[in-house]
This record gives sequence, C-alpha cells and structure tokens, in this order.
Amino acid sequence: MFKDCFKYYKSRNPPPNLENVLDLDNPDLNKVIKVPNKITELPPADCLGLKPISSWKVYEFVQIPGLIFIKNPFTPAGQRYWITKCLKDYSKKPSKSNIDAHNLLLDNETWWDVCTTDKKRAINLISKLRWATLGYHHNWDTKHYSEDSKSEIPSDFVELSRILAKSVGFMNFNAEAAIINYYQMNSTLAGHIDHSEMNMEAPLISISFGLTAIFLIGGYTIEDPAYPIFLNSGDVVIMSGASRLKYHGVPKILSVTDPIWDDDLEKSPEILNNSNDWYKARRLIAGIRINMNVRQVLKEGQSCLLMKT
Ligand SMILES: O=C(O)CCC(=O)C(=O)O
Repeated sequence: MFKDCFKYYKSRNPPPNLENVLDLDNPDLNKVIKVPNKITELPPADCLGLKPISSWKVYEFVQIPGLIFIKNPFTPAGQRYWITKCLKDYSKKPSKSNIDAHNLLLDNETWWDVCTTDKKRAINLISKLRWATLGYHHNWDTKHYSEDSKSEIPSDFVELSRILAKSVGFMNFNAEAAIINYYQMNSTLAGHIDHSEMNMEAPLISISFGLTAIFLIGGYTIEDPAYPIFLNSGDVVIMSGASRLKYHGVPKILSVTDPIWDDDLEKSPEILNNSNDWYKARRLIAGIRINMNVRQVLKEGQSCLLMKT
C-alpha cells in the first residue's frame, strides 16, 4: 500500500533497504519497456542544454501505463544552466514562493543574493525555500488556478517542456503552470494527486536536478500498491494517460557522491553558463534537490480559464 511503502522508505532508523527501488541507470527490463523516440529532430542543444534526441533512453513503466521516464537527457552544462536558473531566477519575483510569507527578506533582497553573499543569514535562509510557482500560480489552499494570479514562464522553459513532451508523442504541450520544488536532505513530499488542471489529457512533466530522490507512485487511492524509483539529477518523469491521476510522492532524499553536474566544466559552452553564478549555485546544489514540475492547465483551443470549450 502507498502509505505503508511511504513510511518504509521515509524511515531513518532503521534505514530502508533500497534493492527494490527501480534504477533507471540499469533498469530491470521486467519493470520497464523501452519506448522509441517519437521525434528525431535535434533540439537546439546549445540553448536548452539537451543531448541529441537520438541518444535519449526512454522507458515506460510496465505496472503503470503512461508513466514514462527519460533518463537524464541533459548535458552536464545543461544541468548547470537549469540548476542555476532554478536557484537564482525562478526563486524570485515574478515567481511566487513560500519565502514571500516568511518576512525573511527585505523588499530589495532575493533569496539567491542573500544566500550567496551573506554567510550568516544563509545558514538559516537556504533551507527555508521550499517552493516557487511560475505561470498560473498553484494555490495551495483552494487548489484552483486563477487568471488574477499568474506570471510569465520564460520562453526557454516553455521550449524545454515542449521538446520533452514532443519526444514522447505529445505534440501540442504548452507549459502554463510550474512548481519548482526545493528539497533538503530531510524533506519529504506527501502522497498526492495533481488534479487542479482543466486539461487532464496533457501530461505532467517532472524534471529533477541535484540530490537523488526516491519517488513513489501508486494507484488511484492511497490503499493501492506503490512502486519506488530513484530519480537522479537530470531525470525526467512524464505522467501521462492513466498515470496522470495516480498517487505519488517523495519519501526520501539521498546524497550524491559523484555529481554529474560537475562533469565537463572546461567544455561548458559560454551561452549556457555564467561561471561566477555556477560557482555559487554549485555550493547550494550540493545540499538541495530541485524538481521542476510542469503542467498544461488549459484545454486545447482555450485561451483563458473562464473560456468554455
Ligand atoms: O519532486 C517530485 O519528484 C514530485 C513533485 C510533485 O509531485 C509535485 O510537485 O506535485
């Protein structure tokens, strides 16, 4: 059952046995099937930080049809680019974040600026950032989106989501809402179903960076069996079709010993990285997991929430 499985993997004492956790680096081919790419065109890799599409490894989970994994399609420079964006840019206005309500920052300060320049305040502030929202801002209380609460999603973020969706056959995906989740070593995300979006045919795209997570996904209720999967830096999960409304959560964060985001530093294309920012982001990401959770809110042909289709 999801709830027992969550408790098992969350436990610190005794720590869980990880041998049944699906490892996409070396997947058990009884649990996943390989999915052919739906497109062959190369993305503009230099701008989006993606490896050539022909090299991507894409799997579908046998037990949960529609649950698709793309094993880290990012170059190391691409990882550095998106990690820096999430920490420096998406954590500040016009995004909304949980920090807004804490009164920990002065009006002219950002989480990134304080965490990367003021050692004393950083100790307390780093772990305070839990989420930021872009596009239609997720309302944690009502779970309803509103036309009165939205910001722009940067065009490269929209384009990245479009290419990831297209690669698995969703040709018209439009990123309209995103939650950036920031996890510390001791963070968890309780089991839930994402049902705020009007469009349930469009997939939910989830991109992970930084520390490793155990991701747990089950059935339509908390009583159904659940399956644990390692999500490493760069891994993409696409919840589509029957998997779109399944219970999922994150019971555990694990440390990383040999971070992939440190690879090929000398080859990093100029356009992707400001090395000074990366130097600061690198220190932060050593203790953080980031998840970019992207949704299409509107149905095809709809241009705003109030418009009927
Ligand atoms: O962090 C993750 O991998 C999952 C995040 C998630 O489920 C959500 O934001 O709804």
